Amino acid sequence: MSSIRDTIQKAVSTVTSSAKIADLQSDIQEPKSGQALTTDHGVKVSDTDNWLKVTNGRDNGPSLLEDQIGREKIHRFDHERIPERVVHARGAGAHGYFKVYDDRASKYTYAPVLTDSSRSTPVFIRFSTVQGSRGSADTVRDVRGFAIKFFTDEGNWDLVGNDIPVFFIQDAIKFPDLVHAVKPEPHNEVPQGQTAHNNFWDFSGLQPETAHMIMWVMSDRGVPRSFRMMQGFGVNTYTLLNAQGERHFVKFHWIPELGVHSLMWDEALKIAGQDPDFHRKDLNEAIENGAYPKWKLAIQTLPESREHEFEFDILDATKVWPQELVPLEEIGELVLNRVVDEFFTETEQVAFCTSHIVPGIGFSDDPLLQGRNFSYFDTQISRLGVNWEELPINRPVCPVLNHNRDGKSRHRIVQSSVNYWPNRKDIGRPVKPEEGGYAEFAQRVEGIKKRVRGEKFQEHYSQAQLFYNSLAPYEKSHLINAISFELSHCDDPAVYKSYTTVLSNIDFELAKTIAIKVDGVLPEKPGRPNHGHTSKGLSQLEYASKEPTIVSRRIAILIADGFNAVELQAVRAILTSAKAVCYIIGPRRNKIHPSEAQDIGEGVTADHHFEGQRSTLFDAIYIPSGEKHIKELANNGRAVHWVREAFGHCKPIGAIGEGVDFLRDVVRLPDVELFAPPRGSDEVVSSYGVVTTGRYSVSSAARDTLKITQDS
Ligand code: HDE
Repeated sequence: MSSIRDTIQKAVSTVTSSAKIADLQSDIQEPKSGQALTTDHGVKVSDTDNWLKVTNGRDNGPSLLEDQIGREKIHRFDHERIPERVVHARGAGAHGYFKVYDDRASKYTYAPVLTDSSRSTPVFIRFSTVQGSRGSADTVRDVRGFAIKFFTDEGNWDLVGNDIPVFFIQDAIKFPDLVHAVKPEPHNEVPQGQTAHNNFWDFSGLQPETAHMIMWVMSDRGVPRSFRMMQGFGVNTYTLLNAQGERHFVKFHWIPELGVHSLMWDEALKIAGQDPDFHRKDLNEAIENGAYPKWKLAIQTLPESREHEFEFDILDATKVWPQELVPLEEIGELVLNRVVDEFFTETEQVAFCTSHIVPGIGFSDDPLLQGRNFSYFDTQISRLGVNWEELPINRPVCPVLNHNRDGKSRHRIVQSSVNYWPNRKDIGRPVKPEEGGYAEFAQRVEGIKKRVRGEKFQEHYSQAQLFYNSLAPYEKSHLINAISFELSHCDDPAVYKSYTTVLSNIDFELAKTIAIKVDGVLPEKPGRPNHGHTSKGLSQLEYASKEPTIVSRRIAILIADGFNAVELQAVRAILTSAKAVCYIIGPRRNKIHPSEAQDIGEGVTADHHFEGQRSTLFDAIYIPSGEKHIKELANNGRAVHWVREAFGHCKPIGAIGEGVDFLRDVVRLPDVELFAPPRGSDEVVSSYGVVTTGRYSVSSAARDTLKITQDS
């Protein structure tokens, strides 16, 4: 086998991080100002506003079907829509690259994309929500898709994952049932973008293998602050093949540089109305501002010999591999550095297939993965046509040559008189693994054909307990509120009454609390005792504050006429130099004048007025001093609401001078703990994402206390 690795690794990589962009260039059209309008067949158009008609000089007469220009315009318009994805219809995409740190993964695989640190592999990523249609809101409670296409020298590798490490079901044959139950109900197509309805909870209650994943989706993971602040997971168990011919099982993890952060539910609900494109815009803005989103790739691996060592089946996608049992190894880094030029041709037409793997990477007998390997290719044919892999965004950057031909919308023109193998010209010949051909692992298989699931697949609650037990108190309380919210939206008692029975198999207290909130059946005794164990890496808190940063965070500076301009300039300069993004919010989107004592010209132009943008769209607030400006803020109901709402969402609020008194007044908590930065009044301290300046601000400790107080 070592020759396979040698052949592949010695090959000088022709792929660089920009190779895909270069490949796309030939299809990118850059229209120039003043360039003439043409039909699709290239004829210049002299009038695009008036259909050809018969007129009598004064009035319009009938429109003529012969108007080929009018007809073409309408024909093309009539056929603009393609079927949206049956799930994950709403998404946002970006380009970037992936690099490994060194060859540490060569113990497990000879795939150069995972072992060759001289390579920078181009990637295209698409994040998505699952339930809603293409036009649904970004911040709904849902799983997020995390699908990556690696354009490697050895072909495309698609790692089609989610932001949650487990899945609702174990066997692909249940997928249509799951999706029908999740999606809007068939009789009225309600609800959009959420699982808060009878059918979802009916199915989940009757199909208890969903229990673990339900806990994740109902936790804060279901409402991420940003795509850039989510973990990603391959979810299914794949395999890696090394040069010695040994096979390891593997799970893939993406860990965001910015930490894992979520919205509060109240924020998520409001943003869904205030800015339904919140996540999509956030991704583009960050990349355009140079704050390139980054993730580490970590793997968990198990040699074949350890496959049966655990209480759970390692091929069961409803289970994680606890990190205490199988530690993570970080092997590389993914960076997103380019937004798409055109949404449809890139983000909409990109098409992923779990069956797309490259030499050195393989499948496992995970029954969910095996079904996925069939489904994705199939769905792309119905969505994009059989030649979907020739579309610019999907085509590999390495050479493609095969004997597949024809079909609708074939683009590639092959100059060859043979399209079969074997042929007299030796064209398109299969190559041995030593020459780079995909090597199948010689797996021994024997058994009896049966419609069953493995023995260990029958246990559904132990890891749901592990997850619940590992959450911080306020995470638990968010989860309780989330399940209660969802069950409250179910109006069939058969549904909301019975789900507490499932919950009593996870945690008795949890089941009781929710039963009381939603009028469920109050369990008398635990269905199954909670084992009380916890595990590393399940609470998102563990990822929240590893490397605290305010990079790319949106900070609103609230001002009215009479604000302290010198102070504002200083604070803004410091925040901007720390790469936060500041927005001035005032009573009008126009010039706001500073205090008369300060001669700094005409004042500043607000980016938004208090009505135009709300506190929910920002991560923190800063209020400068200035007597007159504070009076104006205090008299403005919307400005007061801004501050109260941000405080209610536990956001860092910085203030100086009169701003502090205003803050104390509006939050009506005179005993709130205020925090003075240690190093002088002009300094900006950023820690745990808390921005403070000047004399005081609400401390992070106080925030945490408040968070818990509010939740309980
Ligand atoms: Fe998917 N899934 N899925 N899925 N999935 C699709 O493919 C399917 C599953 C995931 O941005 C579809 O192109 C089956 C797990 C993502 O374009 C479809 C099963 C995970 C995306 C499909 C699963 C995913 C999809 C719909 C169970 C996490 C969006 C449109 C056996 C690891 C990709 C499409 C994008 C999309 C089938 C389960 C992630 C129908 C049959 C588990 C991120 O083929």
